[in-house]
Amino acid sequence: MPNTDRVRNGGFEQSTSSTLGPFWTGTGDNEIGLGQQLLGSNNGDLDQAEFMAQQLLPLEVGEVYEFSAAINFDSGVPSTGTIDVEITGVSPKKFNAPLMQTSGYAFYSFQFKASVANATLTITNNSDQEIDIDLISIFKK
Ligand SMILES: [Ca+2]
Ligand SMILES: [Ca+2]
Repeated sequence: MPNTDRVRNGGFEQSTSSTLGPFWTGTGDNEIGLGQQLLGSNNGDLDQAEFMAQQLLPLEVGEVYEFSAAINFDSGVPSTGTIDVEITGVSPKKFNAPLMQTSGYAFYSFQFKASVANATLTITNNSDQEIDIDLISIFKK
């Protein structure tokens, strides 16, 4: 059985306007052709306190998965706060923004064991600077 990405439109290339969809909802934006993407033409953008979320393709309970995303601070260097990743049934993961790379994109990842089949992924920018985000994926390990 192929190891399919449980995140859909994780690189935002299916998004055709400034809204995040398809698949994504939330208060963030899709950016097209601004030169802020890591791959393709588009990237997501989360200002302070904004979020994006989507229902994941079904997970297999008990299996280990890896979340990965590329993040770029596009407008300034963060001095406080976190980038939060929440997956239903998993304790929230909070990346410490002042210690994240601030000169271009870097990849951030963690592994988790699925405890529910139908999970929602939510990414929230609780840092004090804006971020670009691209290439969000969740693959089974
Ligand atoms: Ca992209
Ligand atoms: Ca941006």
